[in-house]
Amino acid sequence: MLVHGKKALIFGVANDKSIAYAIAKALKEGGATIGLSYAGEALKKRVEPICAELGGELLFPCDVTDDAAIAAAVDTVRAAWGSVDILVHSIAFANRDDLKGRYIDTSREGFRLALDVSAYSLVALAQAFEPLLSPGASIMTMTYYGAEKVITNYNVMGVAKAALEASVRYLAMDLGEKGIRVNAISAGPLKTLAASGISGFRSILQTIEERAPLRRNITQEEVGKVALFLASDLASAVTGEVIYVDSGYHIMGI
Ligand code: NAD
Ligand code: 0WE
Repeated sequence: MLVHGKKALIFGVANDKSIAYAIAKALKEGGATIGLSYAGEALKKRVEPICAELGGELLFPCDVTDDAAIAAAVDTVRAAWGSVDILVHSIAFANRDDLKGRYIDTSREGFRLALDVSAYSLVALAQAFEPLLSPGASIMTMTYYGAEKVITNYNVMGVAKAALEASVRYLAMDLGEKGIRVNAISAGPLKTLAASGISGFRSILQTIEERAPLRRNITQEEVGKVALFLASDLASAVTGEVIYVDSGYHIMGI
């Protein structure tokens, strides 16, 4: 039991295809106690049965663009648990129109929204939950290769993920003196709600099969296993890092 008795908060479960769901499941199997948040009332119905399946102790709403909602979440968690050992951030959003065409056409508002939901929200959660984080706590977030290299149509999300990855390093420095670690998992493409309707997604999956060292795509469960490692004492000196779960795709040149 790698995380036996640890209290894990997971932000970003929308359904059973969500990366956050696979992470919650892996942490549960590792012995953690689970608390889940959902983005809005519309998602409550979907996340409730998932919370029940995982034997989750906490289920609360949290729109990460709303400071009052984050503060209310902190109050809920403080009252129920008093402290947190694992915080998983698995949230991103950009306007659909900003995930196609030319990046140069991104509006100020589209840029602001993508960076707010997908990058600032990690800072907001780390800041708000800092008083509850136990020494040795582990924070993790989800990123993608489009932060580093141009991926057609990923556009403003690539810029948001670059900010998120840099943010992981600065948060790791701030929280390191408390023994709190902050890392990102860079996952290969996965068919989730956030990948639905993305033009060219199938060809991205196909490219991984053809070119990645492992010549196959990854699964949500494989992300869950690395999240369990990062949450555990096995990763006690790993912080500020981006760990790839991508069949090795990112190492390739020609
Ligand atoms: P998903 O749609 O299941 O998860 C995205 C989550 O973000 C949803 O639960 C949604 O409710 C939440 N969210 C959006 N706006 C929010 C807000 N304002 N407040 C609170 N929550 C909000 O899709 P996923 O693929 O599991 O995405 C999870 C993370 O993994 C994202 O950061 C995504 O960028 C990243 N990622 C995904 C892939 C992929 O190919 N699917 C690859 C690498 C990284
Ligand atoms: O981070 C992501 C998905 C992020 C995302 C997806 C959507 C679709 C629906 C953010 N916001 C929205 N908004 C919507 O309205 N991924 C890594 C998956 C992904 O998204 C892509 C990809 C890949 C891979 C978009 C374009 C190109 C490749």
